[in-house]
Amino acid sequence: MKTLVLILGDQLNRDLSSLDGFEPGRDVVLMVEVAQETTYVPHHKQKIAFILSAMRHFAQELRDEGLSVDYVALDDPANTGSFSGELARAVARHRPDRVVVTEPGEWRVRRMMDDWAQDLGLPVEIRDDDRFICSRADFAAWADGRKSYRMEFFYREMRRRTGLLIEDDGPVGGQWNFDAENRKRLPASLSLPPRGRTAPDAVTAEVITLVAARFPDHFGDLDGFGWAVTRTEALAALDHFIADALPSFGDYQDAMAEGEPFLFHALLSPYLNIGLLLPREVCVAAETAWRAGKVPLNAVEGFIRQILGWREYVRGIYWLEMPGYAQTNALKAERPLPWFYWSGETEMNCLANAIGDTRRNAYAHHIQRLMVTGNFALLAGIRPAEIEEWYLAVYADAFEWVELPNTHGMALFADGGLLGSKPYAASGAYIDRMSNYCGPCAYDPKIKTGAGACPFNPLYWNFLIENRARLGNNPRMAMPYRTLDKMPAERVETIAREANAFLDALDEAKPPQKAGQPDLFA
Ligand code: FAD
Ligand code: DLZ
Ligand code: SF4
Repeated sequence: MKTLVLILGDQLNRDLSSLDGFEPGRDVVLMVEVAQETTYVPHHKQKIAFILSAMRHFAQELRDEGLSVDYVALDDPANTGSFSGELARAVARHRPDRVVVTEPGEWRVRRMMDDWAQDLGLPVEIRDDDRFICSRADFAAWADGRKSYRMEFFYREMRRRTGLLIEDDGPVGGQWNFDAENRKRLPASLSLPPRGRTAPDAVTAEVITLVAARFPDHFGDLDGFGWAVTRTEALAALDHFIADALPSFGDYQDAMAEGEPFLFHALLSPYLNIGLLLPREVCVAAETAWRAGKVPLNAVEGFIRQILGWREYVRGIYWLEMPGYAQTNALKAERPLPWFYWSGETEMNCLANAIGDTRRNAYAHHIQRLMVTGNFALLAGIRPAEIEEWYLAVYADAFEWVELPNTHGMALFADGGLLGSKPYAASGAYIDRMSNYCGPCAYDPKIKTGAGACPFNPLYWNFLIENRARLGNNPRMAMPYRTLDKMPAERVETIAREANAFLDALDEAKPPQKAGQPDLFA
């Protein structure tokens, strides 16, 4: 049965389920660069270059292996610009008996696939994406009948199922979680490992030129492009992380530092998310380094928890709850996204750094995403769909299955607590404790209201005031509400007045749309 196998840009792995049973000489792989995918959000230029270059390299590797690959480039004049259009054209070219595809990572694309069999007049087989350690069916079975879906319990179950960091039927070291050891501030004297980046080869250079010409108005710089675009390069990036950064990953996982965008983080999420690396092999590599005595337990447990726990968990939640999940807005947040998220122009130094790092690298680490840009969006009551589009656009690792639960659930509490038991709301004191951003800032985290006050301070208390009806009974919010209740009435009034004046000024900062610019505020 002649088969046309469609491989999407985030499915670049030789062991992909859609390639099972592929017969060279009979079957054909189809890969397509399409405008629909490059522009459904205004992706960072580096993200587009990363995916297109990795697609081109993967296609070549398959050809080198003797597979027949039909590759449609973005600038092919006949390119229809969509998965559905390109699949229909390829069916006409190759006349297959069936189409096979691995299920996509995004609901949007999965819905598109529902029409294909009828439109093409052919059987379309959609196979499970077995790159994940927990299948969608297994996650649904785990979730079935539970009152709450806490990640920590899912994670323990996954440790037991995989045997990762398990000894004598229990967790190694006698505890499941070593996070208590993982919240250190970065000492000024600590020297950071140089982070290896991958120099663009000729294929990447050509794609970078294409992206610069075709997407000049998209967010982000192309200059610092340093992403691996092949499996071999991604495996080298994994080795580098394990040898040079993993040993201190746990200790400084929550730290932030001006001019140091990478610290001890893995920089592996883009590779995991497009298939250049597999989650299981990354966890095994980390565990092996620990067993060899090269990495402390708090680091390896913290790292494996991010992948075996959080990554698998958010994917499970996404498929369990979509499409309704994206529509919830538990805190009724309706403010438009301030323009500085795109321009980086703000006097708040923490935000300027997180957004500037993002613009330069298509990367910011977890605490920058959660406690700086995410925390501000939460406190300022930014409309979930607008800030979600921002996160989906600006990071090289952003695909909706992982971006949405992290933003909608973890950062914004827009799901009303399905994913996290309380909002990650914090005042300037948290950012001051975990970073060196506040020293050079125009504001002072120690000033609570009035001239020079860090805007996160009145915004934090105002957030509690405004959301009392929704959060006041949450036991995990009892302490801050007790503190708020002890404040004199005039102080509460001052906080609310200053917070609202700040937020009104933000709304006024929305610039007119420039010609040719994607209408980000539509
Ligand atoms: P490290 O910090 O070194 O962690 C190691 C690995 O663990 C990562 O490579 C990643 O695969 C995994 N991981 C860590 N935290 C998470 C998490 N919360 N959810 C899923 N996987 C995790 N991650 C994405 O891959 N794509 C996104 O679009 C994305 N959007 C996010 C949006 C917000 C608002 C927040 C708060 C987090 C988001 N994350 C996203 C999760 C996390 O921030 C990134 O996975 C991480 O920063 C990637 O960098 P790293 O590889 O250096 O990770
Ligand atoms: C993100 C992305 C981009 C920018 N471009 C393409 C592309 O041209 N062709 C392609 O197959 N995939 C691309 N992708 C990844 C898809 O958006 C991704 O496969 C879907 O969102 C499904 O997860
Ligand atoms: Fe951010 Fe406030 Fe610190 Fe400035 S003072 S860097 S706004 S937390």
